[in-house]
Amino acid sequence: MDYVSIKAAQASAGLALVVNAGVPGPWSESAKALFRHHQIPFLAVPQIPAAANDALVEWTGHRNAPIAVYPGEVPMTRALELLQLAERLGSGPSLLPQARSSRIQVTGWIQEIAGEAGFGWCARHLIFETWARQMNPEVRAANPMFSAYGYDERRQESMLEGAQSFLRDLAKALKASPTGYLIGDQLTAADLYWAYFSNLLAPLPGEVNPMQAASRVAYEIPGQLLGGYDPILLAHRDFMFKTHLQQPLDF
Ligand SMILES: N[C@@H](CCC(=O)N[C@@H](CS)C(=O)NCC(=O)O)C(=O)O
Repeated sequence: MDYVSIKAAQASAGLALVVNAGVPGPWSESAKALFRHHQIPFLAVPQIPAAANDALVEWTGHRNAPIAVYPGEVPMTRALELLQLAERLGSGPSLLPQARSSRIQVTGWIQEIAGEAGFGWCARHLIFETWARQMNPEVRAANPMFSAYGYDERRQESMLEGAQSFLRDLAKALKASPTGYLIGDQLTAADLYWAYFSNLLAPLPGEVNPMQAASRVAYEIPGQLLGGYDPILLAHRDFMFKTHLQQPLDF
């Protein structure tokens, strides 16, 4: 990924997208894919995972990623805001169905995948629990992610159950679809989000997802705790990457 400085992004008249640098954070990867799908060029600004990112906070009010900064508008961070921005600025087929009932399905699934207490949050909690057991207390205290994402060892069981029930329901919905897409017969943002978040269940192989070994070890933790999930969950994302999404991932 070619990154630019905050200064360069501020001087630009176009879209800047702050993304996790050096790791395929699924929120950031999905955001990049939304704007790519709609052919909207953006300047990528690095967010350093687990760091204070003071300059980003000063610029946008946010420490983590993704953050979309579009001139004249407030910085946007949530999946549905980013989706709406991409739909509004870009071109090409919409990632949201026309029919309201289907649109509700798409936005609902995105919330279940990427929103607070959704699959991504649960899977991250599972990773943090393993990390917390391995880290000495000072290293953990210096990592802002534990508090930023509500890590609490007493929540581990409910996070595991949340992720398991999500996977069961998603597999059921995919099995009920005759098209290979989660909703309807064409790519929607829900397919896109699951394709990237599935890396928290089973990271794509190195040639598609060239992540560092240490990150891969971390991303493999949820899958080890959630074993026995339906293979259709990965077949769906393989279809999405084969048919629609840029590879290899670039972060
Ligand atoms: N902005 C998203 C959440 C984004 C998010 O969770 N980002 C994490 C991905 S693990 C991140 O940037 N982590 C690195 C860090 O916190 O330093 C939302 O509000 O729904």
